[in-house]
Amino acid sequence: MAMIMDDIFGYAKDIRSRIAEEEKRMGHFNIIVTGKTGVGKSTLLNAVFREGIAVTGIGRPVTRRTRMIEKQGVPLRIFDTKGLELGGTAQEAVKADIFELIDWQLKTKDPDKFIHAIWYCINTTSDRIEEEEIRWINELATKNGHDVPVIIALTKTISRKKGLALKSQIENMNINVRGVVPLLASPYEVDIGDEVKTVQPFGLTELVGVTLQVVPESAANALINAQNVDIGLKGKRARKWLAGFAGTNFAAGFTPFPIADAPILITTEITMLAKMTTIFGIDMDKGMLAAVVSAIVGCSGATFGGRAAAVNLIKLIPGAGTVAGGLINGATAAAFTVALGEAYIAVMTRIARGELKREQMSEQQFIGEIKDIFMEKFTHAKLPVFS
Ligand SMILES: Nc1nc2c(ncn2[C@@H]2O[C@H](COP(=O)(O)OP(=O)(O)O)[C@@H](O)[C@H]2O)c(=O)[nH]1
Ligand SMILES: [Mg+2]
Repeated sequence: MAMIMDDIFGYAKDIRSRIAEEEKRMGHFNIIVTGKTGVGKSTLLNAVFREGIAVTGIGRPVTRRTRMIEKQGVPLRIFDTKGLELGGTAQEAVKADIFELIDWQLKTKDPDKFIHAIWYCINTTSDRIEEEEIRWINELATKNGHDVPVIIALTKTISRKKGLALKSQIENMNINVRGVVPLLASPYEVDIGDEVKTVQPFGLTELVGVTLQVVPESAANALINAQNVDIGLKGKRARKWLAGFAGTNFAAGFTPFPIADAPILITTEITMLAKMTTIFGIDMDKGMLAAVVSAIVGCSGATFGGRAAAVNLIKLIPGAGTVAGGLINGATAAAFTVALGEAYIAVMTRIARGELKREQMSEQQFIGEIKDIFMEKFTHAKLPVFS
């Protein structure tokens, strides 16, 4: 047992460095957010991205009229333009700044620094959309010359009917934008007679979805991590990886040296958890690291104990005893990986949704959550049939 505990801490260190590695590999999502002052840019950014980025992030000027906001641990760079007023020198200056910024980032030749999208915000409650503004958006979308996709966010949409009307009005203008999304970023209170009614936020998931469709694959993971409105996207991405990892383990079971598989399996599992942690954007340093690794060990005779324990675990799976040795190992590894991955995704999802408060749970409770789901999935795992 003491030896196993030593291993836990050894592997915990390994996980931490792997997370750092995975974070580096994930890169950044870089977005320009523009529109007239007061349209709700900051409110939108805080609603879409994790950790109240526009309030708590660190902003620094990059050009005269744009500043870059970023925050440690969030793979996101927001370029927020200031003081866009239409029909004057300020408008020209902002335009020049945006083009300069796009060029500047391209000159680095580092795709991780390129601008991936532009959100242009228009306030739905304002009376009508001005010609001037449409011309400006069109210029932004066509003259940037580098195919940076522009998406229009119709902010402060209190009346959905009005939002949809404005959306189709803009779409009929045939301007070169990749999407028009009516939304309300934070709850809006309206007085109706003596009653106060609250209009609930909406449209944020759509905005993220439309954006995800137009950004390069290299920025997609960072966007999925940084956004906090569609937790399902994180689970979906993690599940896609899980399929790959389970495949790796499965193949490992077919090597001529089944007993030597254990270290490969452990490495695979650690890498998988590290990768999943990065897509959820949950900070693993805050006491959670040891808990997760303990959970793996606690449930994982198969990987830590090598083949003998794997055979014991197989007894949990009905009918598995009839399969030949090497095959059993591979199939078990795959089933184990799937169960662990699914359990981890389920718990990460609940944490990301705020349903589980990690800080308020004991380590044991936390382990229990993962272990319960793991055992449930593992004992019901269907093994592939060999003939
Ligand atoms: N209730 C509500 N208020 C909003 C929303 N978006 C913006 N606002 C308000 O509009 C004002 C300007 O918003 P802000 O985000 O600072 O605009 P910015 O200048 O474009 O960054 C603030 O008082 C916000 O609280 C929204 O979705 N709901
Ligand atoms: Mg602002």
